Amino acid sequence: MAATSHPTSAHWGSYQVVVDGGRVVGVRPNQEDPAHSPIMQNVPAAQHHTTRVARPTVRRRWLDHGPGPDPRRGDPEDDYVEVEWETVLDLLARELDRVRTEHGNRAIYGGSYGWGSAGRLHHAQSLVHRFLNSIGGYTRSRTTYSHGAIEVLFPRILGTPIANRMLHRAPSWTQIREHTELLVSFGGLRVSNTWNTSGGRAAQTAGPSMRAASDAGVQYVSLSPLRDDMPDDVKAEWVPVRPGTDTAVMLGLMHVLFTEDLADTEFLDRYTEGADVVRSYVLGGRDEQGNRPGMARTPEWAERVSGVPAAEIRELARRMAEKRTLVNVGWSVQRARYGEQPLWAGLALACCLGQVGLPGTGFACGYGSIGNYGGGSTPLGLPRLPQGDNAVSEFIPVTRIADALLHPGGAYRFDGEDRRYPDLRLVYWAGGNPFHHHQDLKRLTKAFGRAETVVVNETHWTATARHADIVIPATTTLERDDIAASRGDLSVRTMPRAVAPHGQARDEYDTFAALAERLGAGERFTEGRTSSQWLRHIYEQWRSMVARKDIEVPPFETFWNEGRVEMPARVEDEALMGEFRADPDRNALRTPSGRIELFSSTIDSFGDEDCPGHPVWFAGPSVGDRTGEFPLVMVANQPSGRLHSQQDMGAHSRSQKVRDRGPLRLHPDDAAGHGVVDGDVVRLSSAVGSCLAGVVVSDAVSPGVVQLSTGTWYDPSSPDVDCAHGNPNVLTEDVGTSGLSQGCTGQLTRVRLERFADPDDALPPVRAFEPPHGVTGV
Ligand SMILES: Nc1nc2c(c(=O)[nH]1)N[C@H]1C(S)=C(S)[C@@H](COP(=O)(O)OP(=O)(O)OC[C@H]3O[C@@H](n4cnc5c(=O)[nH]c(N)nc54)[C@H](O)[C@@H]3O)O[C@H]1N2
Ligand SMILES: Nc1nc2c(c(=O)[nH]1)N[C@H]1C(S)=C(S)[C@@H](COP(=O)(O)OP(=O)(O)OC[C@H]3O[C@@H](n4cnc5c(=O)[nH]c(N)nc54)[C@H](O)[C@@H]3O)O[C@H]1N2
Ligand SMILES: [Mo]
Repeated sequence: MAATSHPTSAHWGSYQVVVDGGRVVGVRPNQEDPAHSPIMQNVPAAQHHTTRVARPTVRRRWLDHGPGPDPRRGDPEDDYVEVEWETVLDLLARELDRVRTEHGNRAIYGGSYGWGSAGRLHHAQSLVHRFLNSIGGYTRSRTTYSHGAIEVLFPRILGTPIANRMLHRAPSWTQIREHTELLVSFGGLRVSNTWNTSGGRAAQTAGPSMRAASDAGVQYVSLSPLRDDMPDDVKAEWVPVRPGTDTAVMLGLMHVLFTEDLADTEFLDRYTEGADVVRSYVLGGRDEQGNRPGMARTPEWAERVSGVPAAEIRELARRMAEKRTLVNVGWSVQRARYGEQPLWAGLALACCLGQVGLPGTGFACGYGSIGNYGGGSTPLGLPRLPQGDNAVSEFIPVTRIADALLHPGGAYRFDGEDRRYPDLRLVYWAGGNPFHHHQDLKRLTKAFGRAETVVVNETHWTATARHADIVIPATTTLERDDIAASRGDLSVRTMPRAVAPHGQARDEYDTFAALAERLGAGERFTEGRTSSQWLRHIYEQWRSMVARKDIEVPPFETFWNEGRVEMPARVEDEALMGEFRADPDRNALRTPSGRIELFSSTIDSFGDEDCPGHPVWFAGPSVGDRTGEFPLVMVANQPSGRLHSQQDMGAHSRSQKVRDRGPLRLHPDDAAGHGVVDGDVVRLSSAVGSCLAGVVVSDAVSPGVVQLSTGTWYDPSSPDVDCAHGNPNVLTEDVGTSGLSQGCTGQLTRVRLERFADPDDALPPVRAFEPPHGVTGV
């Protein structure tokens, strides 16, 4: 039989999979997507890989001893037992019932953070939430690993609608091309990051848009530890900055604006609250805690902290004041200890320039971080599966999962509240990989050891599945019918099933329906619909919703047969905060003062020492080698060759590895200083752990910095190191940005490096891609 082509969508875009003999043998980009991402090349190998979960599986020790804390959970030598579907469904329903009866539904942690897969119906996180809601609720999580500090800080200082708008729907690249003269980005504009958008886009537009803006004359300045955080073709100026010191540079820039009479005092008076406090802090009139005097934040001071020459800071400040300037702070910059500060200082800097609210200028956070930021059109709502109501009000900030499991009842701060961790007994994860995404993975293993039962739905035997007692095999997007749609995209597309399910994998919808049935909530979960009836239903609901906005889309049958519906380009591309600028009284922000709060009396009143009432400089743990033991800063950024940990065994991801290890990039001087060359394998150590990685020498990396991207599958099988494969999260520390937001801080860690092996020495094998003991794979 001839090979066939099938349309599909992933977070990394829409494309075709080529199927022959029931197997995915290749991928083909769509013509409408000339700047498509290479990430899709991981798909064929991943779809049929031996790490696919083929059958329901239970950890032998749990099966033998029953639920309970078990420090051996996650032991790479543990045995697993494959069981029948009926057996696992009975077992799991009984266990869920036991926990909710003995401890209440709040003892079930269902936060289940993670990106799972694209597709509006078979979205693992929505499904697990809907299921847990149907059986009485669960402890949920709040905020994200992506931008936790933005999510908590900005509603306080900008008010909710503007904060959301700034995070999710920025001025378009067209607006930038037409109105911006200078785009200064802290954290670069990394094109490989824009390849991903939740839900996937029909075409990759960010890279081409950046180039078009450059061709139209927009100048780019990238402050970043990596030169290639900016694409070559936009001819950016690269200002290498020591990781974690952006706030110092911003304060130095403001110092120039204040002392050279370049700050727009009219703007500050009319539109902001507390600019005088910031001014006083910058000029040395007060310190972080409000004591007098403080220390002047001069460009010379900023140079000592950040490594950016004072003369360059002066020149940049003058240029920013003279040009139509947009200040962008990438999400990475806030994914570190005190991550609130560069956001707040960046906003204060933009306010000093006085251009907030004008087209193409002011402040933004997210260009270069995700594909739909600046992507243009107005979102019209997406087809979605309703999750139902959660009868449990308990939550934890998403990054505090290990703390919560380790310290039930323990005290912590969040958004101005003194809170206590709930007593969690059962963890249910679907569509995420905490043993990729969380910090200090050895600590997370200890934390998972405290749970009584861990349940994971997975397509693959990830490190998280290997920390579970019950593993439920899930189909991939290629094995089910679904709908592709994403925020700001202009079409809604079909994702028809391309191949049969692997082994005994089932759609999670059916798994949850069967569990709900056993727990007396069958009707509540399904509302009497099969998944294909739900597919039609969520489409038709969306269709009537857009009809209320006078947009006609065809009925489901036509949509499904034609493969897509086009949405009219509804581009509402007004300046961000333009209305506020036009009339700050009538369009006051929803903050206590109605203005942009450069000083927030609310945050000040919270009294968190690590996040006072205005932006300040704090040296995070990545700044300076305090013990003399860890001379380098590791940047654990997003991998260019995959999405997080997904499909790390795929061809493209593997092609980037060095001797099968995660690639570690470092500057030629640091390579020479450590006596390592391309192809060597090194051991990286931090205060909390160690891993192997393969050397790639590159002058695109600042001296003193090493880059080890996230997502290399965690492999604790070697006695020599904590991860033989190169997962940076064995090195990162498990601490929140501050007591205000408790955001993720995984981006930066201090490390030490030593040569582990020459190119021809034997290495500990990588066993992350072998299924665990007892798993047959069919
Ligand atoms: N050190 C450090 N750590 C970081 C970051 C950092 O910058 N530095 N970044 C953080 C950020 S921003 C994020 S968003 C997180 C990302 O962390 P995650 O979103 O948890 O990472 P993914 O690898 O995308 O995990 C998704 C999982 O879902 C599984 N999956 C795919 N399809 C399905 C399905 O249909 N059903 C089910 N049940 N499972 C499915 C995949 O196999 C995969 O294991 O990582 C964070 N971690
Ligand atoms: N290919 C690919 N794309 C992705 C993802 C993926 O896994 N793979 N993940 C997606 C997700 S969930 C998210 S949240 C976004 C994340 O988007 P970002 O957070 O913007 O992405 P990162 O790659 O973590 O960081 C971007 C760059 O910031 C620089 N940087 C790090 N620390 C500092 C610092 O202190 N100061 C300055 N000035 N620069 C610094 C690093 O050099 C890094 O390359 O990416 C999305 N896009
Ligand atoms: Mo993210």
